Amino acid sequence: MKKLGVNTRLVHSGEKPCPVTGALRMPIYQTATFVFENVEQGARRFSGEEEGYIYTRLGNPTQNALEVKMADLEGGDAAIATASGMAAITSATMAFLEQGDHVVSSEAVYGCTHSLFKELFPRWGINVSFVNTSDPGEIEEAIRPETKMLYLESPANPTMALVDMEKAAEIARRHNLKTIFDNTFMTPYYQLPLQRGMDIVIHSATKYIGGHGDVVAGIIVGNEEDINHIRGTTLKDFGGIISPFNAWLLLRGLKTLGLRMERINSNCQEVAWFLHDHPRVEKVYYSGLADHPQHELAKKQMDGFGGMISFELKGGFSAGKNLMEELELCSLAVSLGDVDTLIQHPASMTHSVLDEKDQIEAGITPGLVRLSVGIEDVQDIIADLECGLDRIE
Ligand code: LCS
Repeated sequence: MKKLGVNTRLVHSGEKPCPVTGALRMPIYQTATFVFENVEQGARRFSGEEEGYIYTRLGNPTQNALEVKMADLEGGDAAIATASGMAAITSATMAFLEQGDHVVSSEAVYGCTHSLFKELFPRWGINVSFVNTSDPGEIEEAIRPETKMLYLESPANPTMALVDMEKAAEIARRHNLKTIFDNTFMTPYYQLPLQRGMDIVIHSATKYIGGHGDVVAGIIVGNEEDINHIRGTTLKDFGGIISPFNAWLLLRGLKTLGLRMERINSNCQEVAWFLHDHPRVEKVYYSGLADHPQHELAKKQMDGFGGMISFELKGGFSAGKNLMEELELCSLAVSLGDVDTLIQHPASMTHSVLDEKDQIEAGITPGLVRLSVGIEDVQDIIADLECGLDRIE
């Protein structure tokens, strides 16, 4: 059969009506454990001889429906749903690393990813080099004999810097590195890293995947072997699994991912040009702008430019603070990818765990403001920003 379109798969993939009750929607299997018919069956399930559920930390039908849908959307063999984006990152990375290993990472990554790599990994004898992964030469130069993993985020939080996925994958293949790619900002609707040579995709599903700002969750997608390895090691023993209720919220959110992303993408284009042309704005970071230095790369590897913009105002931090506090429609809040427009200050909020030197190296200046554009009427978002910009002292 012809492969179904992405919007059809967003609605249907992984879900079938319940054969017992006919319920159209996947039930929330709110259970911790599953009853065995006899001792032999329990033993067969534990040994893997027989398929079937055992205990919700090891698998659950509502989680499974979400995992099947996400694997299909990203073009992977299998997926794992986790308690948060950070649980996805720790489970996916730690499953493949051991004492003495080295990792090369994008220098601009979400703040807690940075602190996990910089503060916690060294405690377990794992060292991470942060480099400008927009430059393939810097990736290659940072690789050592003990390097095992390349960790990438593109577009990066909050600088929007892009990684050329095909070039990075080629370097990783030559050096036998496992590639882990954070696809939170683009979602599978706009970017498919596995098709461009990445090994494992992770998401903070708290963002566009859930889409409504009401759930914290994460996703890991990859090939059968890698996903089974993660499931049998870090997921099982660190235990960062998703709850059935949160899995169900993501199943619901995903049905409208395409509609939300299209709307957010077109709103964001208009907001980006408005900011670009505003006399109080110094610089806009958004790869959808024709004068963005990575615009051509964005067009090559992404099907849309997404909903995230960072910008700097003339007048630096105090002007940004002024603006953020003057807005009425846009909420002053971290997180992103919601139906509502959110604005925040990376240096003092999402990326405050980085010291000043690391912030500057990653391109996080004190005056940088980050906007997550929502699905509201775009003229209302622009009017709110215009009003706020006019009030800057
Ligand atoms: N990856 C990216 C790109 C993120 O932006 C975040 C969270 C995570 C991973 C971690 O996911 P979580 O555990 O929160 O689900 N980013 C946030 C942000 O920019 N504001 O608040 C959280």
